[in-house]
Amino acid sequence: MLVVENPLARAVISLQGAQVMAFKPSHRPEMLWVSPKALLESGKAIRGGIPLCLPWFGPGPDGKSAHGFARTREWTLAEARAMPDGSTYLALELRGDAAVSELWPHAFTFRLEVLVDNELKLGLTMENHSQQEAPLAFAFHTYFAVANVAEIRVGGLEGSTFIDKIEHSARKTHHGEVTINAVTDRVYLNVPAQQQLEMTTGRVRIESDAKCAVVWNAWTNDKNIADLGEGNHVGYLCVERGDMADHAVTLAPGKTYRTWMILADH
Ligand code: TA6
Repeated sequence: MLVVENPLARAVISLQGAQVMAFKPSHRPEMLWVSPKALLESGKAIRGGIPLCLPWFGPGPDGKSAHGFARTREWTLAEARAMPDGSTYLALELRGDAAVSELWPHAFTFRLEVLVDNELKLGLTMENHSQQEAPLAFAFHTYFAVANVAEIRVGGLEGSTFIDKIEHSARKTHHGEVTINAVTDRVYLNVPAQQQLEMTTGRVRIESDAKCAVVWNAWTNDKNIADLGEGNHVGYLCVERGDMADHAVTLAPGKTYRTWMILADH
């Protein structure tokens, strides 16, 4: 784990998965949630923080493991800089190797830039070095820490069409704010750049150029997920940003795809 402490914030980043595990701006509670049952084992996905689902989202092609391999591989710290304004800049990279090419047959570099400021700024760059088109989908699968998920309101998805994974992927239109009172697993398409989480401890702003937002809470299914655990759904809400489903990408040979996300408390 990399630990970043500066006058503006504190962050913890796992080299496995380039996964931001904690982000706490000064004078504000921790923004991210990690399951009390999270596994910290090499090669196993870590339940919490901001897993990067990449280079696919959801079940893998041909039975490959869910959400891609980027979250279970060891990334390399490529750069770390203390910035003049007190923030801290890190860049982590993942490159293809023989094991990975069996899963996704493309030479590539994935790069995650992290700016630990009074906001958390993430920039994700995906380069296709191969001679073939590469199918690509991704998500910043953020687990937000909440006092009680049933009290959260999510704004910024009003009027958006979503795929309801709980109801056979039916397409529906959302009216009003999103609240959680049952198992919820939705992919919102073509969403506005910003969403807001309204909670008793304050507000969080999520901003990204990615085209989709995912809202997920396991509710009482938590007991069926070993690294989540019965009753623990209360403490988190996933509001993710990414390009997937109708907005999955085809990355041409030699091309680069860039995306970003900001989490802020204002
Ligand atoms: O983003 C929502 C989702 O795709 C859900 O369908 C749910 O299964 C969740 O991710 C967790 O996936 P994981 O592979 O981390 O158990």
